[in-house]
Amino acid sequence: MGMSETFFGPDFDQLQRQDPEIARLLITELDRQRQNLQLIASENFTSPAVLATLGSTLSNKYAEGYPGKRYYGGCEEVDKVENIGIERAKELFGAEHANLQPHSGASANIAVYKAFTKPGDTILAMSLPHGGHLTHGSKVNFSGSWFNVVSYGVRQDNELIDYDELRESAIANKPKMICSGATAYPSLIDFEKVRAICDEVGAIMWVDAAHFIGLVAGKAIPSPVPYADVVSFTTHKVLRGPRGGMILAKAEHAAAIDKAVFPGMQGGPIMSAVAGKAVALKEAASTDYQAYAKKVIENAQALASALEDEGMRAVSGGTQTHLALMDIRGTGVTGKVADMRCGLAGITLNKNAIPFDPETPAVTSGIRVGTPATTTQGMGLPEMKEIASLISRAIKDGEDEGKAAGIRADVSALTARFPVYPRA
Ligand code: DSN
Repeated sequence: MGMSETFFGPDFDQLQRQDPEIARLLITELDRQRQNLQLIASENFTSPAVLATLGSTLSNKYAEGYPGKRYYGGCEEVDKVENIGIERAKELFGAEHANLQPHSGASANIAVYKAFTKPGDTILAMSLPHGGHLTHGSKVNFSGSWFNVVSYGVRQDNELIDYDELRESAIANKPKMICSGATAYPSLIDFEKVRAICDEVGAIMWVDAAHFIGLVAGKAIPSPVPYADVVSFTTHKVLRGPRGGMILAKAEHAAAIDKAVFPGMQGGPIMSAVAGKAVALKEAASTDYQAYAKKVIENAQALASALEDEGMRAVSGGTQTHLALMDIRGTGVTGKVADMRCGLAGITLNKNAIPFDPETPAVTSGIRVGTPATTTQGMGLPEMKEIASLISRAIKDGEDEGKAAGIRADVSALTARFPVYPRA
């Protein structure tokens, strides 16, 4: 057994005997996560405790319905798990209702549409090229095919949401629902303003908080929960839980949300993931996690500023969250080339459109970098400077194999100082 394998439990021996092909890939992926720099803003290293739930026999159980109201027998134990998770979510976020069953963020969003709208209804949501999400009305997604989604964006001068434009559009279009939330917006959203607009036009206020809910859980940024009718999110980003989705709602919408999730949109919940969500919620209620959430933002700010020192520009003037969107036109390469060169140098990040991007979405003028994973590793401000310098070197020289090898060695030396899933 090699060093990497020691992280996996005893059952891993069985997997290795039975299916060495897949077992080997589990090891090489773990090695990749350990050795490279993980800067995808939506990724994190979940805890061994959460991973234990995902590899558990809860995966075997069908549990259509909700605790105490299931369609199959034998749900006594999983009922307890789900109830604990629901109570933890309500407590942590001060929410009146919680549903832990959505399989993913996109599933959670489908349930939100199903609970509050009918196909053909008008929705207002942030445009994808300005940082929104596929499920916020992209033409290639169900949301854009089935709904009349009117997009709003950021102002060209400050790259912040234009609340005046949003209000005017809401008055003109009379949407059934207004969605706030994004995947590449480095600033905070003014939920009080959005609530006022929703009240003015009688729209449901939906916040897709997937990217920043972990910062809310850690009390590092203001919460949308007191304002929104419904808040959907994924559980695996800053929140550091298992891959999956969750919905919080006002009590008056509880029945509609539960019905929209099951039987409206899903069959049986993945109970192993529901258990993982419960564990992550307990972890997120700790003071350690609150310190982590603050550190994630400090690191993102330090990284953005160090990348500016390397000749890139932070969109919207910096960041107040876990991610920075960098306009890299000053480096002379596109987002696509930068992404590829960083990959060759052992740095995982993604190309990203910047607002009013002159390049196509497949090319882009930007990169998105996030600090949830490196902060979980224990990295701090000095390491953010080091990372910025590594990114800059990679963008310049990543396609020169000799130089890329040197950057990869420096990346490995850095990540080795902050081991993830430490070897026994
Ligand atoms: N794929 C996620 C992200 O990276 O932002 C959004 O779903």
